[in-house]
Amino acid sequence: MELAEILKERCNKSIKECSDQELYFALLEMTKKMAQQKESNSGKRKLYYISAEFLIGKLLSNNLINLGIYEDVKELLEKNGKDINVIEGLEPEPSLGNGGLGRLAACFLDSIATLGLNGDGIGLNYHYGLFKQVFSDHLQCETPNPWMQKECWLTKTDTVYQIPFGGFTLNSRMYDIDVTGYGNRTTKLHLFDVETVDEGLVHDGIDFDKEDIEKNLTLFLYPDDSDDKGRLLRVYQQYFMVSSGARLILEEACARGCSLHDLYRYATIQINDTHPTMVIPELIRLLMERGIGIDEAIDIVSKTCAYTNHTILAEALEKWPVHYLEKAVPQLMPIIYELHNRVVKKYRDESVYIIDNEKRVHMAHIDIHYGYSVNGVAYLHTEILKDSELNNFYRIYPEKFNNKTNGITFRRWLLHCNHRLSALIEELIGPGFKKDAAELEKLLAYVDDDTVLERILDVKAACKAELKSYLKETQGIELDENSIFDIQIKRLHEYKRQQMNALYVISKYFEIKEGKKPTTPITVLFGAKAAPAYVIAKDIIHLILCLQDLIDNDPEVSPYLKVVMVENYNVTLAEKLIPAADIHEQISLASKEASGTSNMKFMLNGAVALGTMDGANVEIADLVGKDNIYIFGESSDEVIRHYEKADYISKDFYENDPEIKRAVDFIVSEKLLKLGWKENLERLYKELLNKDWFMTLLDFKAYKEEKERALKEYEDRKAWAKKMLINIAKAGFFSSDRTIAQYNSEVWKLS
Ligand code: 26Q
Repeated sequence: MELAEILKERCNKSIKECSDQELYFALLEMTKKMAQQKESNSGKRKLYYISAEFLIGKLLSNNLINLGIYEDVKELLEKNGKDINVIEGLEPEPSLGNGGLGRLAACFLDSIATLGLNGDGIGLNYHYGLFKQVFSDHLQCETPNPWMQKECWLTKTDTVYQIPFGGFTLNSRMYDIDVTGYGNRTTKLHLFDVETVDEGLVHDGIDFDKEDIEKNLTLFLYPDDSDDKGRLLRVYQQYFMVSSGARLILEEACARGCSLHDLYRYATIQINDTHPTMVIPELIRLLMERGIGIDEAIDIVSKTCAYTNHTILAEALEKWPVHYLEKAVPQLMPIIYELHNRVVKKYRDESVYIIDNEKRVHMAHIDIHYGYSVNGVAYLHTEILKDSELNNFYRIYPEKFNNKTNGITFRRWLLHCNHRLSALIEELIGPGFKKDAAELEKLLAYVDDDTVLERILDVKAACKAELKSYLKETQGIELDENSIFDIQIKRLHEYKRQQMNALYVISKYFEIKEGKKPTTPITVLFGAKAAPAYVIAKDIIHLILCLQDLIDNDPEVSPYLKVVMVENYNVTLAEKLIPAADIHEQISLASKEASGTSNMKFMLNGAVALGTMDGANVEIADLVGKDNIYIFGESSDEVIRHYEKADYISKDFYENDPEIKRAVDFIVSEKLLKLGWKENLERLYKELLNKDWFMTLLDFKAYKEEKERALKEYEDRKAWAKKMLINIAKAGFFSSDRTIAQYNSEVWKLS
C-alpha cells in the first residue's frame, strides 16, 4: 500500500501538508500492513522463545530496512520536504527490558525471522517499560515511561485465556507485534496482557500499589526486587506469562496435528534465564489436566524445554520462597514438590536439590534437571558454569551443557544506526555482508589501503559530529568532536566497574591540574541506569555527575577532559553513541560479565575495546589479535581464587599506592562535597575502602596504564584506522544470525 493512499484515507492530505506526527502514524500503519502481508515462517516443529524481556527499541526504521523500503521512503519524504530522522524521533521507545538479556531476545527474533525459522517470541506487554531516568541535584530519579499510544506496533488478537491464581482468575489477552526479518519473512512477538490494568495506580515517580494484582500485573517492567510485595508481584507476572504461553503452545501444536504425547516433536521452548522457569511445572500440569500421567508428562516436558543462563552472580539466580508460590500459584506446588522429590531420591548432593532447607525453590535447578539443554552465552562463561558455578550439575549431565556465544543483529547495529559506514562497506565489498556477516572479512584486503583508511576515519568523524549535535539538541550537552570519545554504556553495576572509570577521571584531573596535559583532549561518556533500590549504584552515578559538574566549571581542566553522563540511556541513545565511539570500555571484573553485547556493537562500528579478559571480550581478543584491543587486569582464574581464599583487601591497595589513595580520597574532598551529597559520597568512599567486592582497586593500576597506552596509540591516526578496520572485519562472528543458526543446529533442530 502506498503512503499517499494511506494519508488520503487517514486525513485527506498530501505528504507535504501533513505534520510529522501524522506522517509517523501513517508510516506505522503502512509498515504494519506490509509486515502482515509477508509470509510467516512455518514448519512442523516450532520454537518458542519465552522471555520476561524483549528490549525491542524503536521499530519504524528497522522495519523499513528489513522490508527493503527504507531508502525509497526516505527519498519520498525528502522530496516533500520531510526528514525521516525527525519523524522517527517521534516514536516512543518500547523499553520492555532492563539491558543485555532483553536486547538479546530482540536481536534473536530479528535473526529467527531473517533465517526463516519457525519460531515466535512470548512475553508480557508492560504498559510502562523500564523507568525513565531523570537527573536532579546530581542524583538519578525515576519516572514512568509509557510507550503505548492509541496506534502502536501492537495488534490486538482474539486469543484470550483464563489464568488461575490462588484465590482468583485473570483474563489474559494476546497482543502481537510482527517482527520483520531482513528479506521476506516475518515472525511474531506475542505479548500477553490483563485487560484490567489501571495506570492511575502510579504515584510519586514510579511507586504504585503492588498488592492489587488485577490492576497492576503488567503495569511495569520490573527493574529490581527490593521489597517483598514487589517480589511477589514478579511471581504473578512470571506465572501469567508462562501459563498464557503454555496454553498457546499446546493449542498451536494440536492445530498442527500433535497428540500431546509427542509435544517435543512439535515444539521446543527456549527459557531465557530463570524468569520463565515456571513454564516447566505449568506445562506438566496442563498435560496432566489433559489426561497424561505424571511420569510421561515430566518426560515430554523435559524433552521440550531448554535453558539459557545469563549470569554468574549468585544473587541474581532466582530463588522463590515456597510460601510465595503457595500463595500465588498453589496449583504448581504439588508438581514442584514432585520434581524435587525425584531429585532427592536420585542424588545425595543437596546442592542440586530444587527446594533447599530454607524452603526456597531454586528456579535454575528446575531448568537443569528438567530441560534438555543448558547453555552459557560466551565461551568463558560456559566454561565457568561447567567448572565452578554449576559444576555439580555438569558432573550429572555433561551432555546437556553447551555454549552459544551471543550475537547482535547487524540490521539494527550497523545498517540502521550507521548508514555511512554501511554504505562504505557496501561500496568496498558489495552487499553480501548484510545477509552473511562473515563476508565482512573481505575488508581485510584494504588493511594497507591509505584511501580506505582515511575514509574510515572520515566516517568516524562524521558520526562524532552527529552525536555532538544530537546531544546538544536533546540534552544541552556540548561535546568537542575533536576529542577522543571514550564510551562506557551499560546498566550500572559494581561488577561492571563504572567506578573504576570514574577513578581514572579523577586521576587524570589531577594530572591536568599539575600541567600534564593530554595530546588530544578526552571525552569520557557514560550512559547507565541504576536499579531504583541499588544504593551504591546510585552513589556511583552521583559521583560521576559531580565530576562532570566540577570539570565543566574548571577552565584549567575542561579544554582537555570532559565527563558526560547522558540522561536516560536507552536503545535509541545507544544507536547514536555506538557509531561515534573511538574507545569502548568493557572493564568488568574478570569472571563476572557473562558475555556483554555492547562490546560486539562497538567493534562492528569501528571502536577499539579497552577491557578485561571477561565474557565475549575473550573471543573478541582472540579474533582481532592483541594489537587491535587493549586488555588489562587479573584473569578470571585469579579472581575466582581471590574469592575462594577471601584474600583481597582493598585497603592494602589504597594504602600502598599513593595514586589510588589520592583518587579515592578525592571522593570525599571539599571540592566534591561542595557539589554533591555528603551521605552518598561518604558511603561510596567507605564501600571502596572497606569492601570493594568487585576489586576495583586491584585492577586500577593496570587499567590506567593500558588506557594511557590506548590514548597514546590513538595519535597515530593511520595505525588506529587499521585497528578500526580489523575490528569491523572480524565482527562477523558476532552476528546473531550465526548464534541463532547454532542454536538451531545444535539445540532446537527445527527442520
Ligand atoms: C531478577 C529478579 C527480580 C527482578 C529482576 C531480575 C532480573 C532482571 C533482569 C535479573 C537479571 C536481569 C538481566 C540480566 C542481564 O541482562 N544479563 C546480561 O545478559 C546479557 C545477554 O546474555 C549478557 O551479555 C550480559 O553479560 C548479562 O549481564
